[in-house]
Amino acid sequence: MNGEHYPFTLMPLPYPYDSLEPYIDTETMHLHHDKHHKAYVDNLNLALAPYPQYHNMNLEQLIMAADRLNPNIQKTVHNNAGGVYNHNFLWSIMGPKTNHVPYGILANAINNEFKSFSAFQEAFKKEALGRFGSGYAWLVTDTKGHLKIISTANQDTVLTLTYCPILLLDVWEHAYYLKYQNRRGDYIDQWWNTVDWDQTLANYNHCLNTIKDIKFSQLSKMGRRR
Ligand code: MN3
Repeated sequence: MNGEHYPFTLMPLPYPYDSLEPYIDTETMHLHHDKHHKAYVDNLNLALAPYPQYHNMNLEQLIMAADRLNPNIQKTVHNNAGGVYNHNFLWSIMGPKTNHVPYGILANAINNEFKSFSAFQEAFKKEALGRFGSGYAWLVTDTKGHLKIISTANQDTVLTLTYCPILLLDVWEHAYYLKYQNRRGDYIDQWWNTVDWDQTLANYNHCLNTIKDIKFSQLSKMGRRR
């Protein structure tokens, strides 16, 4: 998704719509991707159409700069660029793979930070259940590389919060209502079966490397100043 700019296109679902059954049903996946996700893409393009000065900005740049754009489109861009980003990220960390637990350095970090995978799952579920209304629960790293569980409202992202995203759970009702109705907790319990721990581990490595790069560039800037 990096480098992509106006007009934005709907990222294809990276696996068949029925491949997350029975945890996430096919009809929900069609509605979620083909209608909800698409609407964020369409509304973002509509908002940006009259403003060619923003047409070379990618998604991350638009999200980071949303409150400095033309006031007429600030809120629309914030919500819809966020919606596109969050759903692109969401599809990427889900999938039909069957390794049901984290492994490698991410598993170690989870055990260090939360004591065990099941304690982590419990804390993550608590955060996701506690998110009032619509939003997301995230596993992120902070700027020191420590794992944190947080939640955000509506289509806010973690990009403006100086967190690096590893894992994302959509707790908007459109993500689960057809199959689970008001039982958000049941949806969360089943959703774990759809998490792609390969991609999640790759995201964790990316976050750690990004932090190293930032520290290195700060050190080398300090070095130059001396
Ligand atoms: Mn959604």
